[in-house]
Amino acid sequence: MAGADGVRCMLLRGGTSKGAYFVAGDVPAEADARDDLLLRIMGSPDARQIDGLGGAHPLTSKVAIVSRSSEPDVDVDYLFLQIGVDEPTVGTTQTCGNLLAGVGPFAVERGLVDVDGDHAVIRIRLVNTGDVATATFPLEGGMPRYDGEASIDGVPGTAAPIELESGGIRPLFPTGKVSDVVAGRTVTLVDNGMPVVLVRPEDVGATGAETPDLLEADTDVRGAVEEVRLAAGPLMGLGDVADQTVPKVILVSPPAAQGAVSTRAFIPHRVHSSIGVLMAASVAAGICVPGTVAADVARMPAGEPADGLALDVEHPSGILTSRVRVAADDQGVWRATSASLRTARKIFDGTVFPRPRR
Ligand code: NQM
Repeated sequence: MAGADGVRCMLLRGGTSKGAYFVAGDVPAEADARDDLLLRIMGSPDARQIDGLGGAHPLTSKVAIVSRSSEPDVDVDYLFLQIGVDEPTVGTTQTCGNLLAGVGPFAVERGLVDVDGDHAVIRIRLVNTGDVATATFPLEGGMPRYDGEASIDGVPGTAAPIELESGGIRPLFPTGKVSDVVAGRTVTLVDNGMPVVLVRPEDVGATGAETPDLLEADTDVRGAVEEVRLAAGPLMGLGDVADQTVPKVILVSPPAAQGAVSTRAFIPHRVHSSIGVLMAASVAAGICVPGTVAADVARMPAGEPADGLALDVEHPSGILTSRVRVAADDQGVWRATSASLRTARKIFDGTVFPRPRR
């Protein structure tokens, strides 16, 4: 810990999200004490998070806790925490593929990994899900290089590329089926790193072309989405999801531009301004399996390149390309991997002072 009240912290943009990154040893190990501290650091609960680091939206109210890993073939452990904005909640049931983009650079900055040469290849255990990801990014003088020519939709300008690869461990379809009837709608329950429910927009009273603001303002659509989500949670092995941030519900419709499929993602109560990395990976994998709700509306690119099929997932601010490999084993169990391009940027490094306890 830095000083009597201050905590060592780095703020990074990871992909299209932003979060506070901590070394595990700099925050309490005990969950209640850790969560209390993080709520006071982020300024929650408060719709504006005016007294803390949070940016008044779930996409900017995120925390990553990183430590050296004791697992074989893994460099660092990454625990993701979703900090409630206007609720005093700290969720551990999901991971975040966007914040994952900042984990490798943060680990190098804090000396948690040894690197040399002009590229780092960091193996990261996603503590929330048990998955393992590989992050590859450029180095300069032994430190992460943030500037570069890569661009991702939803972030202005360009930055250094970060390649993220993950997946392959868990079955793709938690119920073993490519579609299920949930709350009276035919949906696909799929998990390629993020548990999501793929739904046809018309089944929840939407078109799939709405802006996030319009969807958020439509209480009928939101009610139908939540009805599906609450019923899907137990079927996906997540138990009662009323107080959880997973599964995410994703409306899938035919592409509006040159992509494979168009999406609107509920995360789960606000609507994403783009789409999460692992959500897109789950959508992309879903597209590849005949009979899913997404396959039925998608436009597939030609060919099957050896390094995976690059699927352009359209979202409200552009596209996110997810390169997926999907296959069924002898027992008919589908598994998938994904690779995505992200960028990240160090915004500040220093000491954060939590709001005092009230
Ligand atoms: O799906 C938001 C984000 C995410 C998740 C959310 C994500 C992913 O930061 O990989 O990154 O789940 O609320 O975009």
